[in-house]
Amino acid sequence: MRITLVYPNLGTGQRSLYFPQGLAYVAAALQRAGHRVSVVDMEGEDLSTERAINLAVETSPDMVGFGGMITRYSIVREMGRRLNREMPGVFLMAGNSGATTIPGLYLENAGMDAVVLGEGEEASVELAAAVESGADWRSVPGLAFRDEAGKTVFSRPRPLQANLDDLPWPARDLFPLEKYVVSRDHRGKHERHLEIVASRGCPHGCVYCYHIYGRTIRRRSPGSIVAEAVHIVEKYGIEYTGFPDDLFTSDKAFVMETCALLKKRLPGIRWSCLGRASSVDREMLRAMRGAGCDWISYGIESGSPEMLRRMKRTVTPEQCLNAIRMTRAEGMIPEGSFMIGMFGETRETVAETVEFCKEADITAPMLFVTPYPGTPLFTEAEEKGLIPDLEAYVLSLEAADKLLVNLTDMDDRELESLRAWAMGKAGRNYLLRRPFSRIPALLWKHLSLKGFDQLARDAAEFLRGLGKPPAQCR
Ligand code: B12
Ligand code: SF4
Repeated sequence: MRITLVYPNLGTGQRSLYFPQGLAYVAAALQRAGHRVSVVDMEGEDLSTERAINLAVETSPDMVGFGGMITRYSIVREMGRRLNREMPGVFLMAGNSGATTIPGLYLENAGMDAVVLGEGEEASVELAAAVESGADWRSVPGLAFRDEAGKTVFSRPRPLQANLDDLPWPARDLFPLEKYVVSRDHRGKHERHLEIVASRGCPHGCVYCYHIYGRTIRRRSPGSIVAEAVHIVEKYGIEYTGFPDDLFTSDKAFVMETCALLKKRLPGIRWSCLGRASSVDREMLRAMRGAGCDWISYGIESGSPEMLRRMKRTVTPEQCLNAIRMTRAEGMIPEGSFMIGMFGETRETVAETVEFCKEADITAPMLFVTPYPGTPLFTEAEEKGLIPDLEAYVLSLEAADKLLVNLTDMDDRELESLRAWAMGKAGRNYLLRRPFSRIPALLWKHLSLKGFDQLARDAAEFLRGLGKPPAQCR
């Protein structure tokens, strides 16, 4: 069958592009099953929706599949409606965390015939086979679709892929890969970069997080991961890689073995990963550094033990502080992510976060706590009547730097100015500790990643944050 996969553009406004690993995994599985797969990559090719529709039509597909984040629902909706009119009879499916968490909208309002829930490789292959042969595709496990009355219903759940090593590597050659490889990496640098998925799933239960891969962690074997790393280095000249896995550092033996293999087979490679503060120790960090890791991002979220408890984080500020110090001591750059506006957040708890940043000597953007569909936080916000219209809410979702739902007892203006103050204060503390090296470095990174206009907007916000602090935070 001819299958066209569409990747809607992320619209991050950044000069750094993230390769769509998930869609490329699905493409590889469909190719292995014998289908002729084409990709319309709106992000990589910087396509307008109109152009993407035309390109999709030109591929004369039997089936079209949409990926993309929940923030891109509007694009899928527009394309789905148009393709249904221009190519009636072509089967439309959608996957990824957006479609999985709000399948009803994708089916009822965006014209999809089916939503593939969660892990997409096996399900899309079985769905394509059933559609092609005219069999009853609705009995394929792991789908959402509409019944005769138009109501969204589900087929039986699909077990997770037992062994990740069995999956074909992402079909990168179907995409305009070079655009991703040469775009700035997350540090703002121009090294040839591409990431690798080493594991799937997370057993923890942070309330703002969606578990597309369930609550168990499945890891590829270190041999398979490093073989893929060698492949991308040899085939695409990759200099910098990374592991965007939720829990790359959660198993010491796995990390040690992967690092030992990486060091042996790719002594020149450098890489970054996401880390969990409670799972790293000096020995692990030293091995990571020795294998080329130079940057670890920790999900810190708050410096307030009470906010962390409410988020069900199971990581303490002390563990985060310790991880950051050890990471720096081993010669790597630690970064953190922060959120403001959890249920119960107050000026005092935000001040604790600012204090944490000072002690840890880091600064980072602080996003608004945003209830994304599929998370316990979303359920709670919905139950409290804070999300009266699901589709309008989904259409407003962006990268959480705008306040969409206020979960606190503060009013919107107060919360917004508190965030601006917290970012300004944390940034100032960090920069003024070593102004001559840090100010130019931060300006350069911002300029490289976001361009001059965004830098000017961020600087204006930063300066606003330097203004009068909210009373309790002085
Ligand atoms: C890397 C990443 C990013 C990258 C972009 C990645 C990309 N190119 O798509 C960046 C940094 C840009 C990013 C940004 C954001 N992200 Co993000 N991100 C991730 C992360 C950590 C990994 C994604 C990944 O590559 N996974 C590995 C691949 C193999 O899995 P996958 O993409 O899910 O694909 C599988 C299935 O989804 C499915 N599938 C995918 N596409 C398709 C298509 C079809 C047709 C089919 C059939 C199946 C299918 O099959 C694939 C293979 O099994 C996930 C967390 C996670 N563990 O998944 C969060 C995650 C996807 N992000 C999330 C969020 C909230 C965001 C932000 C909104 C955060 C913010 N507050 O700013 C922004 C959005 C920015 C924007 N402007 O739109 C949430 C989404 C929650 C939700 N309910 O939808 C997640 C799930 C994090 C979480 N645990 O809550 N993110
Ligand atoms: S935020 Fe991280 S640790 Fe918490 S549930 Fe999500 S992936 Fe797991």
